[in-house]
Amino acid sequence: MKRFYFFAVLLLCSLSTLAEDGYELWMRYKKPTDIAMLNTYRSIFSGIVSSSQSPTMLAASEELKKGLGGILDKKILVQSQVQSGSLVIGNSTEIRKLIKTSIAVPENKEGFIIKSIMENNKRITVISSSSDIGVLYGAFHLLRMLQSNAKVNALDISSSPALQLRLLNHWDNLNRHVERGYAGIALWNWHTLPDYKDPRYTDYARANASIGINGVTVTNVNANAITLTKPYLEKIAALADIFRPYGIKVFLTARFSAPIELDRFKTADPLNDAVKQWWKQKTAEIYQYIPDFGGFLVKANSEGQPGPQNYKRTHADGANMLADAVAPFGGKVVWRAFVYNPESDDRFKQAYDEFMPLDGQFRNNVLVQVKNGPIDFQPREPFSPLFGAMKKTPVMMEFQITQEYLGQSTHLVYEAPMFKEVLNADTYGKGKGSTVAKVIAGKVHESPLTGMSGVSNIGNDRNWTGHLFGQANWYAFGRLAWDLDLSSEKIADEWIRQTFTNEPQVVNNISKIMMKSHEALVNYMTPMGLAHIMGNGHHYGPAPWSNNLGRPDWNPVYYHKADSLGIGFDRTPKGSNALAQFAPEVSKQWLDPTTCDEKYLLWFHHASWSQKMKSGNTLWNELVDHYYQGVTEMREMKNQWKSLSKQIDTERHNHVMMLLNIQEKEAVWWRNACLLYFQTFSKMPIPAHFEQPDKPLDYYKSLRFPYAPGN
Ligand code: BDP
Repeated sequence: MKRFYFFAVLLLCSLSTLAEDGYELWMRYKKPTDIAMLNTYRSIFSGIVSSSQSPTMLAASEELKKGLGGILDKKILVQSQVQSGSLVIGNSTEIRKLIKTSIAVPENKEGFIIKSIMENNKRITVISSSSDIGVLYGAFHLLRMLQSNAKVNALDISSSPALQLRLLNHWDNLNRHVERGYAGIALWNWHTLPDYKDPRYTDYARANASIGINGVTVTNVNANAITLTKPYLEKIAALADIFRPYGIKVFLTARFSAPIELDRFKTADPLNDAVKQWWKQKTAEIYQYIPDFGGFLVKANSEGQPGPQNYKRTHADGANMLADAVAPFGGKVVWRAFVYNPESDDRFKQAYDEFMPLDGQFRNNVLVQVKNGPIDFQPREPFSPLFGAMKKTPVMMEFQITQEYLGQSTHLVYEAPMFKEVLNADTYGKGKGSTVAKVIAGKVHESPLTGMSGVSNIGNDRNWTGHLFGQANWYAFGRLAWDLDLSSEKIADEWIRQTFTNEPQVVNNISKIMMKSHEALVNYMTPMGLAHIMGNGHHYGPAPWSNNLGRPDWNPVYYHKADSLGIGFDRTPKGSNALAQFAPEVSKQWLDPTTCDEKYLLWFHHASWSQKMKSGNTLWNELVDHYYQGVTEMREMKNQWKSLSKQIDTERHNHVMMLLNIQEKEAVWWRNACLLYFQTFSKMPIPAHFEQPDKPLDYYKSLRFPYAPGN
């Protein structure tokens, strides 16, 4: 009997290790099911030869051992000499000790090559770069190819990142609450750091390096001055030590009033000599702990954060003071342009109005970080007019990966199509073809500094991102920051193959679900250019009726302006004239309500309920169609996923299925609540062939969510 239990327990243990809980992300390194492919791979790789034992090179060979070991399903030898089938890795200087063939590497020091060569009748594969970190990136690239069943027998790949700074911004507080975080609490256990180095920190670094992310801010932009004190610097230094071999620099968020809060200064005026001196000393102290510290990320004079304007100074004055402090160490200042105050007639115009006059006034180690759209990470926004307009300042992109306005923890939304829509938009900053992607890559106004930030969706949930498909957004962000030209489809394909399977039918089905998910969400939440109509504070669920917050620009009614005549925000010259902030070629596309792309119509026009749309529908009926279409698309996504139950492991299939059920309920909730509310103005019916809302508007208005997450 005892023996039976022993074996039963053993069996259960081995089964549970087989279960897939998402922890391994896209780095699962499973054996290909295609035996021919497996045999080809086995015939190509016999082992690894590494040119050095530096921490980064060790990380690369460890990853390759683990990855090749898993994929080839055999123990991978680390060889001391090059043999036929060796995978030879090393930076361009050191690799000469191992091979004679001269290998040209990219100039960009993070770039890499992967090449199949013949040397002395031995067939070998080489990964090289001018730096160790480039080699690590190359190693991850090869593993990505192998996990995607790609052919690797005649490789000749050269790849370099499009942007210099590829950053994750964690909005993590020191009490581990993550602002707008839906995946548990912060990864960083501040209480046990620096002594307890959770192995998960290394897995986090591996995941980031695998997609080319090279910097992280570990604290919230709504900053806490305590971050800059010795005990916390020690903790942050411990993280930086773990991240360093993976090419990841730590950045910190700087609270502008820190000299007052930490050292009882009377002022934090950036032009005050003592204040300047304080930041210089503080910065020098930080560099003692973290010699490769990346620099500061600052949210100033925005949503209650202190900043230079408290002292009648400009954003440039504030940024330059910090820039001077980090400059001797090679650090950067990333200064956010997310600002708005109630005096403006249109929040849309604020960032441009405050920052354009400062163009050319920033030190050359400052980047201005601009949210993708002019308002605030809404499901669909036109690009921010600052892209292309600021000519003498490096403008960096800020995307929000965490789904604050995209269904939070329960909606499956693949964000790459949304990112691409913005990146592909033409700013006409320097004539036709000045896309946002080219602007941030420094190719339009020749900027020496380039970068992109993503507000992280990572927490301590076992699968990192709460919703398994949130992983795809983390992945897509990193891949795009490396290569702005990658298509959403290509990124989805890569992610699916590594995360689930190479089975073509399954890849295809999951890709279809992902590719339609963003448009579906826009349809059931904010179609036709609606924005900012979610619940107050927590931003969960619909509340277009909301009008009780202290400032007009915090209330949904400010954004949709529905009345008996129509709906939408007039940003033409007859209204706020925000359109004038765009290049004439751009504003021309949106200026006329009869020709404006209907996706953006209500962003720029207060359109009449009975205006005729391209389909022949009235605006009201078109709006209704979109809301219903969103729910229909969402249901299709659900059914497509359901049909994959046999092809996906039970644990992950069930996880996503249960969330899709919630998403369906919430999509219906959004549709019904918004249409019933807007109907009080349009006074027009929801056509009878649609399933009618089963609850009255008052029901939706009565819902309260005092403990919605992330708030
Ligand atoms: C808003 C979030 C708020 C952030 C702010 C920001 O609701 O929590 O602090 O963005 O970007 O969307 O600073």
